[in-house]
Amino acid sequence: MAKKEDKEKELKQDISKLEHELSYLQRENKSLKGKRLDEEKLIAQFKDSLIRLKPEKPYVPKKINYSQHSGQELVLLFSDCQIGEKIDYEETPFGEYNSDIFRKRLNLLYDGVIGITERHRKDTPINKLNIFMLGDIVDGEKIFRGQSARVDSNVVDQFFTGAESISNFLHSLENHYQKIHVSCVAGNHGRVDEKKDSNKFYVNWDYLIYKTIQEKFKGHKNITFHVPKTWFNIEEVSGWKFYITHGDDIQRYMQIPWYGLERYDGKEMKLMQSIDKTYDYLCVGHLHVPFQWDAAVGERFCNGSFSSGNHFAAKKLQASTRPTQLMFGVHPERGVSFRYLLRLDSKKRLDTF
Ligand SMILES: [Mn+2]
Repeated sequence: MAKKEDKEKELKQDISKLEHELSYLQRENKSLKGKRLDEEKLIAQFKDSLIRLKPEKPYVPKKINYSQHSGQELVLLFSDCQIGEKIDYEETPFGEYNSDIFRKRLNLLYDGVIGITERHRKDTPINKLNIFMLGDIVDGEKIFRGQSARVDSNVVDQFFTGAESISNFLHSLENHYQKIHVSCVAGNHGRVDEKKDSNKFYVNWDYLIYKTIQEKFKGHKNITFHVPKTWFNIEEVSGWKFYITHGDDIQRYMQIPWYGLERYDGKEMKLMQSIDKTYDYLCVGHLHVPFQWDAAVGERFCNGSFSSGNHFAAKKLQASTRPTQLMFGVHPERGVSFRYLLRLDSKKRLDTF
């Protein structure tokens, strides 16, 4: 009997346990059902909203009336020719450079400037070319120890080559523009003394070349020059202001100029305010690495160089850049518009021009 009672007790316990489980599962089922209903409700609402949404019409661009395009001025950054610098393939395989290659690259630059001008003239009136000469036209043989072994001609010969070639370059350009304005600042490679800052800033071969070229164009009405004794110039192009300087005073940290340039730009802007001047764009050369860097107002431009494969850059900095110069259009309302990096070598990797 006792066994039967025990069995019944056990069964009752099992039933009670199962009833609890059933109750739990029923509650769980109710809760999940509620959730599912929420999802269904949401999907239904979403579908309803989708039906009510009107399809957006695709953007149709306005018909372009090319005859109403505003005229633009051109700017060519011209710098770091390093005339006379000698770079030999046998000594460094990253480039080749000498006075003859400078002349050839100057012709390539001319072709590039004219080609781009003519292409843009199909829809944009372009009458004025501004050339910002940013220095290091020559490559002085005494500015560094052992520099005389790295040039193919002394600085006096470099001076004559530069004055002659650049004058011819400007003569040819004169035929293509109603007006040319040439604004010039000297670089560090043209200083006459071995030691930096041992003379006045403008006692510099670059300054002499600029003054000589300016003299050659005396009487030419369509070409003007601005060759100050200062290390900077501010020029106005299509109503926008450009601050130009060589760039050797920009500090570099681990060869990176970004922080130095940001600091230079900010401090220079303050300095200009002290003489009631300001600018939108900052243009430098010197670094031999072309770049464009946007800012809250205007941009910062760094020009490339004529020479390439420099021993110092390749050995010490593990760097080599292709020869380039920068050129851009300036729109009266939009500022710098189209921009070109003019390559002065061929597309072939190791062919230099
Ligand atoms: Mn320089």
